[in-house]
Amino acid sequence: MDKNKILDSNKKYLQTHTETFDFLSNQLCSQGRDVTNILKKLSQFQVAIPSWALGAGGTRFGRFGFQGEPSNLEEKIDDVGILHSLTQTAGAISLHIPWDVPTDYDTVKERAKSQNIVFDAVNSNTFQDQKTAKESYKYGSLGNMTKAVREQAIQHNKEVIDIGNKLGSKSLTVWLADGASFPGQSNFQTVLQHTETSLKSIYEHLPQDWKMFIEYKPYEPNFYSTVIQDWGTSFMLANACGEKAYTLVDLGHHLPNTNIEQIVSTLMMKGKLGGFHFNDSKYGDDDLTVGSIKPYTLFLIFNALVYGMENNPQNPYPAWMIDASHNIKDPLEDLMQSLEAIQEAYAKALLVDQKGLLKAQQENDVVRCQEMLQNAYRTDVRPLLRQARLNSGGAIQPIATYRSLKIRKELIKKRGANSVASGL
Ligand code: LRH
Ligand code: MN
Ligand code: MN
Repeated sequence: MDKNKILDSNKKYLQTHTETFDFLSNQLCSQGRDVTNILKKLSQFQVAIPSWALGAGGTRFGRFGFQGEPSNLEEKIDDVGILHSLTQTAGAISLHIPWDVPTDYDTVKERAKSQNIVFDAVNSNTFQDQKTAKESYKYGSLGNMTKAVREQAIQHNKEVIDIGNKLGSKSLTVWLADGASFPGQSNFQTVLQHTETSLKSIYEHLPQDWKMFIEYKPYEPNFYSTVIQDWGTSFMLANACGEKAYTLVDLGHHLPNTNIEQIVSTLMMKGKLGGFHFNDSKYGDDDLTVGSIKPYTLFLIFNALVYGMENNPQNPYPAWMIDASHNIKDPLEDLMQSLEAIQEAYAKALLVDQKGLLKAQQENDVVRCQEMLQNAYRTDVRPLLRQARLNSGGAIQPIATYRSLKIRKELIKKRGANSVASGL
């Protein structure tokens, strides 16, 4: 994307932005907050974009495509490039294999590099059968009762690591659909044991500087039981594999009202929070735009993350990724909304006076504890986000700029109205 076009569009927002930013900045400084440091942290916070969110998703009832969708990996990288140019916070792409197998590695790498995009975690897929595959995953993959199926799933994961390695990725995310839809269908212990043994075999294939993320989910596509159903199971498997294996928290993968911030805290205390999938949900794994349903919960989760990042050196810096897909919005606009919500929750969490909170906790001043969190949450931090973007050459108003530059129209012109993205 042409940087000058973004700088040009910033002109019309600059004066109002400067006024609101100066006001907030003065207010925060008088409260003893280090605004420069907050801006630096916001600029450094980069979130990977999943390749499968760049096209309009769908439900099992249908899919309404969005015009100008990227139809190959190169175009998906270009879409992330657009997001990154505008927001300066989306400097990575996460690939799903086999949806995104590169045909020419050098071209793909060059395409990403020229747009300042790196390759984040690669995701394996043993929840769909591939046309060329010998075995079926209908009754599970890494935990399947049949050895040949487990072997095929292990081999696939190893190939995904090899693909990621050629691109410069440093992690593999494993999510399994394995489970049962009816009581009695499978033996809990046997499938869990198989899963552990299979994961250990994949783990052996990890390069030295790689991590393996084990994602959990309580239900869907199986509706009676899921082998890796919760963080405890994932944590146990990660421990069984070794120090390069971690738990991955996907916000949508919890039963209603689960206290996710507490899970985050526990995992970070134990040094095992490896990665994060951001989205929002009202009912289940709805994969809705981040912050669109429960923004206060998101803030509380970030409060736990910020605490962990400052106090838990035993936990590596987590890998951040959006895992949302949507049916009715322009995917790029939706992703910009998600990125904004993530940054907003992070900025608010950075405003929490951790020392003051600790003191209030020690004094059992419950009201003050709550006030401290809510004061941070109720602050309109958007001028900070805008300033952080401005400092890095991004757009003060990414969505408005995307619209005024008619970027979707350009994409349709280039790719055609009926292009369809691969993936979910
Ligand atoms: C499963 C999941 C997992 C998959 C992605 C497509 O629900 O969250 O991360 O890889 O969706
Ligand atoms: Mn996920
Ligand atoms: Mn999911």
